[in-house]
Amino acid sequence: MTELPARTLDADGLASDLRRHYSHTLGRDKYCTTPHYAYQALALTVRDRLMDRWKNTNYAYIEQDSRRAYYLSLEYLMGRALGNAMLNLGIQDAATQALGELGLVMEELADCERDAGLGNGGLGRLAACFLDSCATLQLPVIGYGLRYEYGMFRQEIADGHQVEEPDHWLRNGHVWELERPEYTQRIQFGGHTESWTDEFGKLHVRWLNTHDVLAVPYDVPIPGYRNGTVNTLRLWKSAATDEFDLGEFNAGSYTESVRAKNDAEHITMVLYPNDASESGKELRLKQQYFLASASLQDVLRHWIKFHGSDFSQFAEKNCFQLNDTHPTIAVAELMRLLMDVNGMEWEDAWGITSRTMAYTNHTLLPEALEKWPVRLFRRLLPRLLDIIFEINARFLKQVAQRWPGDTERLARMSIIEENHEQMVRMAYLAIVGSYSVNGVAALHSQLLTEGLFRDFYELWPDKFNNKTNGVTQRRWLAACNPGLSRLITESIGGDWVSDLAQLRRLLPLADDALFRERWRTVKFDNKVRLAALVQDDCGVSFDPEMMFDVQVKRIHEYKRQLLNVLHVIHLYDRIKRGDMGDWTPRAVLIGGKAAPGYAMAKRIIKLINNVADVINSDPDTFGLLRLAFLPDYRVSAMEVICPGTDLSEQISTAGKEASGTGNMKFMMNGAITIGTLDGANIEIREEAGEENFFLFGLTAAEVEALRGNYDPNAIIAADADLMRVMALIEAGQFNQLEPGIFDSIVHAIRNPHDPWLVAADFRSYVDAQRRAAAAYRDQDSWTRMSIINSATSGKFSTDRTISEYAADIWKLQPLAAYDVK
Ligand code: 26W
Repeated sequence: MTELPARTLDADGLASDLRRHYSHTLGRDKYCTTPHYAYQALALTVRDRLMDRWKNTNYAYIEQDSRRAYYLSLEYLMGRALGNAMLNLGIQDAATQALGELGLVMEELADCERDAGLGNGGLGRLAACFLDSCATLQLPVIGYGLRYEYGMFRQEIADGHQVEEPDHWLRNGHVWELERPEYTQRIQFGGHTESWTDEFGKLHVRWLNTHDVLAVPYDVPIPGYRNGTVNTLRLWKSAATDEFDLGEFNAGSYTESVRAKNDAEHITMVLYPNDASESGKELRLKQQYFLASASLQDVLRHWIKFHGSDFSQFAEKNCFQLNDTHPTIAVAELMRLLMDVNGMEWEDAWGITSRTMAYTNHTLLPEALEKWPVRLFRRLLPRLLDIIFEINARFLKQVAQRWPGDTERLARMSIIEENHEQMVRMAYLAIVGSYSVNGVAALHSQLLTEGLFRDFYELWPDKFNNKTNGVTQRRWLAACNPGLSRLITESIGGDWVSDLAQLRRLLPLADDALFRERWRTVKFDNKVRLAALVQDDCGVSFDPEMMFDVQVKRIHEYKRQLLNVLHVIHLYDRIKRGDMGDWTPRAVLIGGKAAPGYAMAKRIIKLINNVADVINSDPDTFGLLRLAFLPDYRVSAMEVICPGTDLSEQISTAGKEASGTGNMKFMMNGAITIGTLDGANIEIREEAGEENFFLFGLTAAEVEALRGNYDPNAIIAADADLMRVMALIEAGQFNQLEPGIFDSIVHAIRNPHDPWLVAADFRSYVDAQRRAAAAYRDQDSWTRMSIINSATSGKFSTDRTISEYAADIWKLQPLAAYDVK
């Protein structure tokens, strides 16, 4: 079929396409009043412009036969696509003008789009930022993931408690995806294996009597920044096979056959809402294998189409980045596909596998390290288990050669853990099968080699490396903070949008009083916008003159929202005692979701809400202190939150937060961090300068040293402020009608085995908060700090991160597509 000319990018062309989509594609008329269809028409209009570039990008990759990388991830927290697509195409102004001519308002339409919330937190959002940077750097990278019917649950707050509501985000259609049934793959589960020898004496393995499920791909376009490139995110949806039904039907059990169909379709039904603690559920393992197998088969299908059955160049042309251990079964699956389906010998298959897989670790928490029962593996994926045992046997031989007689080390390093129940250690499988293992911030990578993966580091020091995380400044500054964007571009030009290091050129302007004034005005307007969100969603009024003190992220004990609340209670206590000398009015915002099964995290949410109720309804606090819990924290909420924040709370127990990425979004938007020496905070402080960062707390080494001789009760007894804070909670000040509900929290803080050392860091946290409050009172100097933070955030662009992945791990060259204009 011959190709159409590309759609134009001007306002007239946009307006006429928008009308055509509205009336012809969607069939709406002048009596239709919901803005939803106008949004859809606009989205389709923008999508048309992506289509031309999408095709050209694919043509360029195919014609150059370029090396490619595949990002394998169970999570992508994409958020909304419309604003990002318009920014990257450079058509925001033209589109706004076109809407104006049609009597429509951009913000109203943009708000109709549901967030694509196919992830939990940092790891999923990182994957989304990575895709944006890969497209902007014109790297041939394809994202592979799952098309969950239900994404991250919607959080409602009822009587202070978290209530989870299903997120049926596809309900009103998803215009950004393109179903590709022609690339459907077949995935096997269950059954058993059989080996047989062919006429040449070669051993073959067959995986038989399996229950098969289809994987249908849906492609989502990933536009680069004004460069003609549109990359692909391919999401798999599970579907039942036809013959499955038929077989059961003929056997006379119609209802059984429908159940089987149901089971198949369940695989991609829902995202597991656990962040940092594994679920151990059978369906989760099915999801992991489903993603790995579908994606690898897709890559091999493409390879064979253009190279036939010659795999000699496969490792030179392909690599797979494993986003944490979640897709790690890919190591065994690639072996299976190369041997059982493509007839390769073990050594050749292993040569390819171990030269194409690379693994990123995102957490040091032991409870987040995935282990699967061997029993479950045998039932669900018998052929894969065989392969894992063989990988392990060969690996342990290597270990035994390197450290003869060291049986303890063998047991420590074995991919199979031999306790009461045998378990597959997925992280070890990932390390053994990969040529690169990286952490996500300098401290985190260092702790990996010294602790969790020490034995492996001794064996293969060259595999280990660091890739400090980043965020994309396209979404997290250019799109979400138009006021600051405009000011920055007026001052230093617009190159920072694709070269964030340029922001350093703002540094001299920190000394310019007029510039500071304009910077402050922009921040104030953003605070007005954030205050409106808080008013709408929490019913709490934030005065934009107050210091906006914000902590938004998943609720987890190691992130220490509890420490934040203790500080707020301490401020309240000061007000009640009349200790208001040198007071800085402060509005504290906390938001985040708790895993539905994580009782302590949910109780912390309840505490925040109860404390907020007491404080906000006490007239003594008026104009001095506000506390609000923001329900349903998500990507699109953060786009309003980070531009309006003054103080960014990054207060995890040192050594526990692998990197953090919210910290970077706040910094970019001119917030100042109060934080521990943890994750990327360390590098943020290095870049901003220690005088532009409020540091507190124990170091990772001190945290380790405290284990075993920590006495929180002595610390509480010796600190009058903390004592009073605990007394308020213990006296039931925040739960007068709900006796006992915060006992578990009190016990956690007073427990000598509290891993998060809340009491230990209280004093130093309160002191740092006092320094921050004092600094805020000098608005001129605060604004200087704010400008310097933004100006020195260049390192934290995913453009930098992805350049490092491309150079050190992927060995990828940029490849320009033919740009249509
Ligand atoms: C198996 C259950 C499960 C699910 C998710 C275990 C672990 C996870 C992730 C590791 C959680 C996560 O999002 N980790 C975060 O990754 C970010 C991106 O690298 C880092 O910035 C955060 O510090 C880290 O907590």
